[in-house]
Amino acid sequence: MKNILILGSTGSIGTQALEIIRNNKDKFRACGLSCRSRLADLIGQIREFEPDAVCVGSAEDAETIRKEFPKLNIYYGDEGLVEIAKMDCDIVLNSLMGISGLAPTYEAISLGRDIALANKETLVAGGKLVTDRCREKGVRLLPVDSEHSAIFQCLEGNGGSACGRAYADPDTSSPYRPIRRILLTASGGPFRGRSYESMKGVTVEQALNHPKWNMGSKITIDSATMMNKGLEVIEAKWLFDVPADKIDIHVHPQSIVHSMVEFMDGSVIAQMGLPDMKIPIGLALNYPDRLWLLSEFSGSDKDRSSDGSLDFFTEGASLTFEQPDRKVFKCIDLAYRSLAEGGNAPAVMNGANEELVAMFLAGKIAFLDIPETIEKVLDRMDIHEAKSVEDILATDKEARKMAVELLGK
Ligand code: MN3
Repeated sequence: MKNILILGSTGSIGTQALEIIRNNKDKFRACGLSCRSRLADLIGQIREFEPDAVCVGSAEDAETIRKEFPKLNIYYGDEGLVEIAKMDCDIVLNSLMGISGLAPTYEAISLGRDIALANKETLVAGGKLVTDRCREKGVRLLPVDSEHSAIFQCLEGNGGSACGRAYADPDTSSPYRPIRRILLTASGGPFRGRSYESMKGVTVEQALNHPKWNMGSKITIDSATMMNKGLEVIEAKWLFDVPADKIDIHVHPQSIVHSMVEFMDGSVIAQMGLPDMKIPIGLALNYPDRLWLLSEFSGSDKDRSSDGSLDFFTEGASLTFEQPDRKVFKCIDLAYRSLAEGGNAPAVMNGANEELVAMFLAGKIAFLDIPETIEKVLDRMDIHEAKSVEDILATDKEARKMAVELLGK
């Protein structure tokens, strides 16, 4: 039985993880849950899953929960997230949104807990700090991003340095790794094929209309700007210890190939499946074993269209790939630039982006203000080594402030 602490249990990844736990009660238990604002959803989850502890957004919400569940350990706010991260458990699923995931993840790693990571901002802003700490503590960092789960699966048994194993046992990480490049796939988002000019007036509603994945609003806007892919390049660099110039973005609108790895002998290994986050969530929670998400195959004449599997005669019949348009989706180059600058530059970019996405969602700025302002913030901010979690959080705050000031908001 694995005890799982879910940070961000009312979001898209959190609720899908709980669905997996509900269907695999012999394997998993949700020992802790957290939400920021969806209190009613959390109350339903507490009733069903009976966790030992929860964390909510505010003191008032904590009081509401306390009245109804007097025996529960209750925490609140950002400090509460760091506190609940200390609870005894086998694995922490970090599905928080944004930079708020960094401090609790670092705390859980420091206590030696394995991490299932859906919060990419943790690695974007704190990549070196977080992965150094994982190695030091022998902690597994299991990716819950579909692309990174794919890369992880392609690397298993092929060079022996998939992140989980490398961090759990640093001695097995060989200096010679036969990886030629990582082919990171991208759906292209709702504005694939558009010109830069034509994106000037796009609305929040248009940007939230993702063609393939149903996700939270922040990541969906990141997909529309393709900053999501930039963040994922940085995430891959840290998870797999591969330099940025060996990470090659391939736009693949069908979202069937979730990423690939090319090896030095010319082999390319891909991981495929229907776009379903339960696959990476299930693998991370049940690692090293796969979860049985499908029923057993029984005969080729079965109606494949309804059994939840990928059918290569229908949705898998035509898989296409194209280069991303970096002149249109400027966030991709900004991400590579921040990695090249190193230190706290990715944290600067991430902080500015998070603030700008929130402003766009609130209707305060235009869509293209996002890439243009991030570039200006990167030009102006002082780049230095990222020394601690506090240092990164200070950088994040400063970058947000500068983004707001630059737009005169
Ligand atoms: Mn992804």
